[in-house]
Amino acid sequence: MTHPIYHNLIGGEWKPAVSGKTVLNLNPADHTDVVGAFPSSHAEDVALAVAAAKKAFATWRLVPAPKRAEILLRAGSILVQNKEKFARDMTREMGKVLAETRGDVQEAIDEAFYVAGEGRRLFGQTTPSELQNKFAMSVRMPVGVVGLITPWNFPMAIPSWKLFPALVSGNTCVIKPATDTPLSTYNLVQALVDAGLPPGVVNLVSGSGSATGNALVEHPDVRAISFTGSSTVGSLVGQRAAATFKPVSLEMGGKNAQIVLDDANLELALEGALWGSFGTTGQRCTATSRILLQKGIARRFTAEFVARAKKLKVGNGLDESVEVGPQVNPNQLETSARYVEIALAEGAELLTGGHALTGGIFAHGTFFEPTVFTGVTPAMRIAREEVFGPVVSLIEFDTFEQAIQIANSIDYGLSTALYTKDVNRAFAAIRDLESGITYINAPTIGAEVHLPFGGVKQTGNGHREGLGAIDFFTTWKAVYVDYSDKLQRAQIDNAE
Ligand code: UN1
Repeated sequence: MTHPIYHNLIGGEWKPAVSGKTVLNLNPADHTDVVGAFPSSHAEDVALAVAAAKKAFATWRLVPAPKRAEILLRAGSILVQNKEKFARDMTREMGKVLAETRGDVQEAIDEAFYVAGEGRRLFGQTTPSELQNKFAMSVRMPVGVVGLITPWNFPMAIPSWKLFPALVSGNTCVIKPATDTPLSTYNLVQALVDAGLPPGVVNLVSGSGSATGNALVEHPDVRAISFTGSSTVGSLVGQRAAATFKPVSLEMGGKNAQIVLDDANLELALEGALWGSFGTTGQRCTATSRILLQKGIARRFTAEFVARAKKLKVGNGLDESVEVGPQVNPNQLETSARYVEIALAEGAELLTGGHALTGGIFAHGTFFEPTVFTGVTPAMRIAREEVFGPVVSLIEFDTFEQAIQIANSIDYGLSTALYTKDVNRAFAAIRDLESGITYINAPTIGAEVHLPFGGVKQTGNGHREGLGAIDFFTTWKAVYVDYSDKLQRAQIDNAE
């Protein structure tokens, strides 16, 4: 069987890994379908990419930001023209259904147009000086060469969240896409190249986290790292980066709760829970993995939710009638199966699902049944640990205050949702839920690019993507211009 062979992009040239080694990118719905061979890169490839980025930085930083932004606008238009093709490529390599991969490409388009506007808005401040005839201001400066490490679940959107703000701010980039989904990042980077991005400004190096990712994090010429992935890996990235004092933006796990109060629009809450739990096969960091049900509606909700989960059509995401695609790889499938065992051993009650799907149309893929547990208590591991699969836990509660307490009783804090018609409780929840994102009467998934995206506790280390990304990819310079024509000593000459 023949399949395309992809290369790294280094200094404007597509090159194989120095070692010549490659890894195959397989379709998770059908492992006999090889999407392509991608470089298996190591430290020597990263070194070449960083050197190219460093060289390009000397000129890219001097390109006026509105001009840098024009390249993003053109790249956005190229994504618009190729949306369907890129969505199909993404479903083939990642598995999620076409409606969702179209959404993923759309998110990159939104990001391109949003961030392009920032090219004319990289605001600093002016402020009075304490001395006469002295002008004071702050300006944003690019950081330099930045390393971007991206996950497989949003293989075009998340790279765009990092690349576009980094570029408009004047940085040059080395990006390492997830091993499972490099093609979508290739498509994104190719769009930037076709839009006129100068050589070396973005360099793409494929490979594993341990070989390629670590080399990027450790390289002394990389000035900042932006990482999205698991909290376990994020912690290691943060520790490694500390050795060379790199700022690190970490965007990590979630255990997101949807709370349904007795007064909620139950139909709306059901639709939201189904989409939040099983959209993207549960493989979003914002996925709903706990549904907190007030006692008055718990029975009705549970019966209806399980009936709907059972009806979801699982299969190849390229089939437009399929609602839930495969898990991305055998490891993820294994994690879902393992958590089913853990939940059962803890005494949770399995209402539907719980198994990998095998045979027939599932024979060559990594499919897992939509799975629902009830009788889950907040202390159980299934209620606290991220599964990143189509596995959701139902937890019952009596009072609103209890719901908030349960929702907050975990180590993560990315997204929360509350379904209620009570405006007072809605605002109390907005204040009290410990998460970076809170939805009222909408599911835990569905963030838009121009709001801050990120979480608290073990979900993140304080940075935000979307609104806030420019803060990470720029560094402040304070500027003082003295036009008095004499030495004026701050804190001394005006100290009367
Ligand atoms: C993720 O959950 O990994 O908010 C990213 C959302 C998407 C992005 C999710 N716009 O659901």
